[in-house]
Amino acid sequence: MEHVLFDVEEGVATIKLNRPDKLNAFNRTMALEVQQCLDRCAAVHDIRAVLITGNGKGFSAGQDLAEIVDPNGPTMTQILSEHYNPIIRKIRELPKPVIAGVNGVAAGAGANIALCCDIVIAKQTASFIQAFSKIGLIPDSGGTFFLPRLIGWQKASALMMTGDKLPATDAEKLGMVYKVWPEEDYEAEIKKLMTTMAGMPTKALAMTKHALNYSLSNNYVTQLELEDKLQQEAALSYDYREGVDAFINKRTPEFKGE
Ligand code: T3D
Repeated sequence: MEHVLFDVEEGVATIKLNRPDKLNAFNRTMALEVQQCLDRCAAVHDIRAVLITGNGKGFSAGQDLAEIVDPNGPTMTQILSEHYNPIIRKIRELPKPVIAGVNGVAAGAGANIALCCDIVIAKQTASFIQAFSKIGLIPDSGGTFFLPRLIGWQKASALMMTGDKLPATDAEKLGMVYKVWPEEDYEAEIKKLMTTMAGMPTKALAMTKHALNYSLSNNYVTQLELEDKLQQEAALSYDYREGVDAFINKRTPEFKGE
């Protein structure tokens, strides 16, 4: 691939955005390559956790603005319907945990791709910018959906309208980010987290993700019914039997993701 580094090791797939000289801004090639990687993650049983991160000092500066002014570049319709919307849907619908490792600045669509992931981790020096208003656009890539649900309407509205840069430590306080690690610990901590996630009962995590997706539109009665249905399914899994047996026999469980 031209603009993405893709690697699979011990159940962990890493999708590394790779245009470091442009802070990993998305052009069409990179957007389509990210989709290919997500499809591969869905297809390969042995991949049990996915990390999306950036190469170099940025996570992603969002849409490549040079591509927009290129007369041979994609149209706005293509950019949303063929680039970002499929990426967001593939992340939300992937039946495996997807972790955003925000290693540096995440702006525009770059920020919102990170924010739709199941767990968002950031380096202490990273930052988030809803950069759209600065160029006369509205937040896309699910930003108007996920951000108010993560941090509340007022903070989301203000960040989107001002385009202010939010340091990772503030993002953590607001609930936009699960954990922030200092530069010196970041690589080791993220590796530890990814190893843990790849060793979890993947099927149960996939159903947790499914239930969370539906909780965004269900009422609580429908959600109780969905939990009931999914729990019956989880109770039939190998990992459920393994988890309970390991607990009873005071040993560490060995989950297979089945
Ligand atoms: O059609 C549509 O647009 C619809 C889709 C919209 C989705 C979106 O994502 S819209 C939002 C697009 N993104 C932005 O507006 C952010 C633009 N970038 C910035 O504001 C700043 O670069 C940052 C605040 C993110 C980082 O600032 P800084 O000072 O750390 O870095 P820099 O010097 O500005 O950037 C470093 C290089 O990356 C530089 O290249 P050069 O001059 O060294 O050759 C810069 O031009 C390039 N770069 C950064 N962001 C983009 C970019 N090149 C193209 N597109 C970018 N978005």
